[in-house]
Amino acid sequence: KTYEEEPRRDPSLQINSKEPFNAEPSPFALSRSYITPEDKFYKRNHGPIPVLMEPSTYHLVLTGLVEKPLSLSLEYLRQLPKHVVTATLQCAGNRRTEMSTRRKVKGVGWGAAALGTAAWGGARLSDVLTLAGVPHCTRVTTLGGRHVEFVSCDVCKEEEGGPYKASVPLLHATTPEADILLAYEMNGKDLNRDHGFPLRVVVPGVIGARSVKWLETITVSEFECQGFFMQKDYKMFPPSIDWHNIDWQSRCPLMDFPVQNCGRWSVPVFKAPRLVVLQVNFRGYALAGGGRGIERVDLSVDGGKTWLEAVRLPREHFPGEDHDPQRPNWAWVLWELKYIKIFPPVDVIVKAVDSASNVQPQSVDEIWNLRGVLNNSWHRIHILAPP
Ligand code: MTE
Ligand code: MO
Repeated sequence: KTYEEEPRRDPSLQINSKEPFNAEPSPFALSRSYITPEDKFYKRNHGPIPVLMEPSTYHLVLTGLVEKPLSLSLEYLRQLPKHVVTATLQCAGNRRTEMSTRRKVKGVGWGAAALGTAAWGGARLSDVLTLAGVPHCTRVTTLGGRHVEFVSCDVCKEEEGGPYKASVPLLHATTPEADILLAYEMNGKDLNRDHGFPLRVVVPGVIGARSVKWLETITVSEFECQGFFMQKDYKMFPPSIDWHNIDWQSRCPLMDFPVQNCGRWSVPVFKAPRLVVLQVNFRGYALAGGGRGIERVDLSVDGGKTWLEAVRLPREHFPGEDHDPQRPNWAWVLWELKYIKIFPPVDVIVKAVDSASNVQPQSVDEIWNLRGVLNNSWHRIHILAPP
């Protein structure tokens, strides 16, 4: 398996690694629309994009500690009740480059655009598990299964040529309200190759690493997935741990992502001649993991002495989307603050609060970790003095 059959990609993406292909859009492209177009959606891979020769013969295998093992065609999955869930997928490495400037971390560098929001369409994992004899809201199967593992068909260096895999606890997988999807659609179209054609998992509210693309097998198992990306990566260590004293087993695999927020500023809307004041517009995204929504977004133009509250832009609803305001909130909030006077040079600070009143850490120092995951420190927008 090589990189000779990679799909065509949007040339405006910023490429962070060519092989495997890892790329993100510009912050401007990202904040332009509520639903991220597929070509502008970040792409995170650990190997070549699989080539599926015959989609008509594709089967998803469900096996392990279940009463009724299954092998399901795509056609069959499409006949199950379809759910359309608008969810933001965010890589745990989003904003890694910023963390690395403080103290070097290991991993692909990412700016602040390793995330995107799509309307994912597919069958619910909990419905498919019910077909296999594992009913809703089950903690352990009759045969002793406690975890649901997703196995892909790609080839990763980290897995020594084996496929990418991950797992979630059985209770999470069997809870209908968790909205875990076996998705065959992204934004109303068939999934494209980069994003997991023909079928991927989407685990809303959880770091992107658990949303396995090119899904081939689901295994119900007594144990958590033992794959590299569950056991030797995507864990968060304290700042005191470095490569010489790391004990991977001492930490659990990352799941929910923490409250996050990032902003950007527009070209000045007003610039007074010979004065050092600018009037600008700000825009950004805020999101919270675990289905917790965003309560508010704060912005400061004076280093944190005083704060303004940003205005949230209306949330878009994708046609056919499962929509109920009582349900968990899996998608970001886009926000805006217009006509704000600033006196450059200045670091404008933006931060968010989620619905459980969680706040973001003030600086990278408090959360620095050797793999550079989950950088959700206050975002600072540097605005230089006008020439
Ligand atoms: N699934 C497979 N099979 N192989 C991968 O390399 N990368 C994961 C996840 N699923 C990956 C995968 C990671 S780390 C992230 S952040 C998301 O997919 C990225 O999804 P996207 O490329 O659709 O944006
Ligand atoms: Mo990721």
